This record gives sequence, C-alpha cells and structure tokens, in this order.
Amino acid sequence: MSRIPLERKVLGENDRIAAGLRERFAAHQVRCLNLISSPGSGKTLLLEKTLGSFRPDRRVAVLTGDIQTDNDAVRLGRYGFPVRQITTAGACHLDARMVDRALEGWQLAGLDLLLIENVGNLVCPTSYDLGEEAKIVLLSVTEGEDKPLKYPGIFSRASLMVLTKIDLLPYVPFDVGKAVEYARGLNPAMDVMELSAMTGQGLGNWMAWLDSAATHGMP
Ligand SMILES: Nc1nc2c(ncn2[C@@H]2O[C@H](COP(=O)(O)OP(=O)(O)OP(=O)(O)O)[C@@H](O)[C@H]2O)c(=O)[nH]1
Ligand SMILES: [Mg+2]
Repeated sequence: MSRIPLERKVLGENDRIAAGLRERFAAHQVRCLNLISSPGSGKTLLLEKTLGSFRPDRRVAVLTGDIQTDNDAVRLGRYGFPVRQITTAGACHLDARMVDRALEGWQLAGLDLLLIENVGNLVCPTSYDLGEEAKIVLLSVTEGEDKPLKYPGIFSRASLMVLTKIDLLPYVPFDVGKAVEYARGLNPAMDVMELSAMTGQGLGNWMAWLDSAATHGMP
C-alpha cells in the first residue's frame, strides 16, 4: 500500500477547497488579495490606512488571521467595513477551509474586493492557496534586505512586494536596491513599491495598484 505523505494530503484537500473559493470569487467578480509578511511588518497598519481612505460605499471586506488574538480585527473594524478575525489557535497560517468558514453569512455579490491579512509568518502561509487572485508580500526595512534570498518561496510566488516602514530608512542599514534585485532575481515579473503607512509616503501608489487590481485584475 502506498503511503501519501500527510503534508501532500493536507495540501491536496486545501487546494480543492481553494479552487471552490476561486470559482465563487470569479462568479461574483470579487478580487481577493492575500497579504503575507513576517510578524509586525505592517500589514494591519497598511490595511487600516487603506480602509481609512476608501469611500464609505466601497464594496470591500477584510479577513484577518492571528494565532491568538482579535487585536487586528478590532483595529480594522473601526472603519465601517465588514471585518472578521480568523483565530487559528496555534496554526502558523490561514488555510482555505478557515477562509471558507469565515465567509459564511457574507454575500459575495455585495463585494468587489476581499483583503486577507494572513498570520504573520514568511514561510507557512506560502504553501496554502486561499483562492486569492494574488499574493502580496510585505517586507519592512527593519528586517534586512536579504530576506528574499532566505525565504524565496513567498518572494517567488507574490505578484507584488511592498517595502514598508521606509520612514525608518535613515535609521537602519537597509539597501533597497539589493532587496529589489534579490526579489526580482527570483521573480522578474513582480511589481515592487515602497511606502510608509505611518507617514503616508507612497500610499498613493498602493491605492492606485489596488484600484487597478480591483477593477481590471492583476496589473
Ligand atoms: N515607523 C513605522 N512603523 C510602522 C509602519 N507600519 C507599521 N508600523 C508599526 O509596526 C508595528 C507593527 O505593525 P502592524 O501593522 O501591527 O504589523 P502586522 O504585520 O499586522 O503584525 P502581525 O499581525 O503581528 O503580523 C506597529 O507598532 C506599527 O505601528 C510604518 O510605516 N512606519
Ligand atoms: Mg496584523
């Protein structure tokens, strides 16, 4: 009897559910984006600034993953858009089943854009398809420019790399050119942008990218 390694079995099941989600998103023309980064790179603050700059009638919702708390959903829930926390009880990533369950009761027909903040982790979330149209990787300038070399999986699969916290560039040794070179060495087609959610620098580019992704699909 052949033994299928457990990980492959789990991922196979995940892919099946993710394919169902992708079909539902397509049927309702919902663009779904999966934000992935190390803990603390600035996913939630960027999403807060994003929601804060949307018009109140924008058809957007957010799912946010966390191992333990609902802190991020509390932060994101202040902007008047539907937000749900997915607490993974120890798991280091979201999976498609968690997303499927979290969407229960939401009318996808009422949405154009679904933003998913994954659990802070640069490795585990990479292998789990959530039915998203694109993965976005955030890399803050405090993490070191070598991260694309050390964690190639996510940098190879992401459609966009957002370099965050650029307001801190005067204080930390981070070579933006090298970070981009390393990331593009893995993924030449990847879009790259730099921003500070704190000061607002570069946020216009992010909003334009998001609008374009929401309207036309991946830029
Ligand atoms: N200086 C500076 N700090 C930032 C910026 N963006 C986020 N931060 C700070 O970095 C810390 C972490 O930000 P979060 O948005 O919570 O990061 P996260 O990626 O959502 O974290 P997890 O959900 O734990 O993975 C907070 O103290 C933020 O205020 C930025 O652009 N500049
Ligand atoms: Mg967060």
